[in-house]
Amino acid sequence: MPKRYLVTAALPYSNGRLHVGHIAGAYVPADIYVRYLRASGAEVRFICGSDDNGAAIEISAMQEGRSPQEICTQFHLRQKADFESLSIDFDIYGGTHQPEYREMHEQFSQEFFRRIHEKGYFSKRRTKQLYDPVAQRFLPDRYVRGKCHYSDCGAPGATGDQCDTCGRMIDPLLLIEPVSVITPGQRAEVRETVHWYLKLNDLEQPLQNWLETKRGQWRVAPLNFALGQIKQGLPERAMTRDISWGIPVPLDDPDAHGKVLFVWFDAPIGYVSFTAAHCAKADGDWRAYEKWWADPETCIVHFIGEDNTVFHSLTWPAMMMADGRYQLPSFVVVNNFLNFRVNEEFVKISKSSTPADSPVWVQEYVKHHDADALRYYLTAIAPETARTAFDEKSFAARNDNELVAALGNFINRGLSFASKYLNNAVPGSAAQSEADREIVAKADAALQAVAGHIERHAFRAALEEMMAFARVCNEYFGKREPWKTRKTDPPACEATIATCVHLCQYLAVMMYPFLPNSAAKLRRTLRWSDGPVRWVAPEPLPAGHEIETPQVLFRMIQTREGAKE
Ligand code: B3M
Ligand code: ZN
Repeated sequence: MPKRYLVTAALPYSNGRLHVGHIAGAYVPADIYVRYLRASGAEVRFICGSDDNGAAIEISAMQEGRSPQEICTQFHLRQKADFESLSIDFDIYGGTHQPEYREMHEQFSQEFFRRIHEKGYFSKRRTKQLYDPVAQRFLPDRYVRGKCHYSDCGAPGATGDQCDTCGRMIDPLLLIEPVSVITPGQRAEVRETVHWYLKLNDLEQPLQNWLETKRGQWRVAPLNFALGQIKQGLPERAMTRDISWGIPVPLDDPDAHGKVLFVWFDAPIGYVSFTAAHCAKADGDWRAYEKWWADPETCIVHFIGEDNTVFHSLTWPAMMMADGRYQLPSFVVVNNFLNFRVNEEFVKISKSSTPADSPVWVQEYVKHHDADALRYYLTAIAPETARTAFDEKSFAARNDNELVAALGNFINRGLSFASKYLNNAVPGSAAQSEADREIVAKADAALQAVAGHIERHAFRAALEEMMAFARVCNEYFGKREPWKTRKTDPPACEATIATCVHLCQYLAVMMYPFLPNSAAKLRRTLRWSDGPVRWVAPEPLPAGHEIETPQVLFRMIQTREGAKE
């Protein structure tokens, strides 16, 4: 196992509320991974924050008649609260243009740009660019929309930076029927400007060599996608923009005047600058970030959604190669999109088409349901290899049939029995039988199997493994029939319940990454909450140890909904 892990989750644009698709794509899986790593004793930092620069924020601000700073700070705070409400527990939640982090982030970003410039990996080019003659401004990235120019795609709604349908980068000048986003219906014109292009083509070979080493380690589709892009040839990419909201281009060149860094240049640097900001706070020395970024003993893991694949598997590693100071990521863990199922259709979740009070918005969801129920469902349907959909009915059904009826049920049966018939105390286990020892052996095996899946970023399989084990625990309880042996064979009954308490300890460990709040509640009920969770086979609580009267761990959703009507 590596000495330490630096785990990042994609920095959300701070111009809207978070929805379940974001959460499933990058945040719940990253949080599961981090909790597991911590429990197994690794040194970990979990880094995130808002992506505050660039066209997306500037456009939202323009549409709402407010300043970009107001917009990005409002949503930075909103998103931070959304993450907290789902127990997604970052070590730092920075922001690329938030007052507390802006200066540090600007320094890191400009330093990166200067170094790449000095090393000759930029080419300065006078180029043509789309322009809105009415608004009198250039139209980079999301400022322009049109049809995707790849002949095998052609989807409408592609923006000047990428096509969300086929996932490829867009050359805005090739965009079909490009229209300005600022002036409705205005066809974009072409004008001349100057930009600095990252020579991705010079880095094709090292990128390919590096990606080839990831075979068998990364998920297949995103890896093949990245390698396929290299095969087609990587075009140079402009890393500067003609907009006003962002980080000034740090060059002593009149042509650089008034230009800012491309948001996809500075955003991933946020991972580094927020690490430094965290080190400043936690260690009193921002330079300690080098331990996380420059030491080959750190395993860097990026969690992202599918639309960020190009930037994390090609552009960002290319920037790091050109810069030369840091470790490349060990893993880029990519999830597909999570859609929303409305009637029989799978639709994209969006501000314009999804009702504002729909539970797919995190802020709305937590008004009605528990965080762990969502964490459970989003992991159970995790879009790890293909797009999936959030379906309100299946959310309720899986909560009720799986969390409540399998996991919660076993815990409740065992602990209620101890509470009701055994004075809230762990009974003696002297009479443990072969069956009792067998189920504990299965618990050990499950603990290991879940760990193995999580280490391989197979979170869905890890959760299934835990649930399969919970079902085995239920079977065990049914076969041992403690309600009968209570009268016919009290020592056997006691051994069964002592074993059940021990199994609950195992479950409290296994649940922790996925269902942290329920795991904590269970540990409190067991009065076994001293210190952090450790991913090891738990020592059984001793006979006579008092537990609390168990409370309901997971609530039904169907009946609760029904009760309201
Ligand atoms: N803000 C895109 C997104 O929110 C972008 C991710 C940046 S990660 C460095 O999907
Ligand atoms: Zn396309």
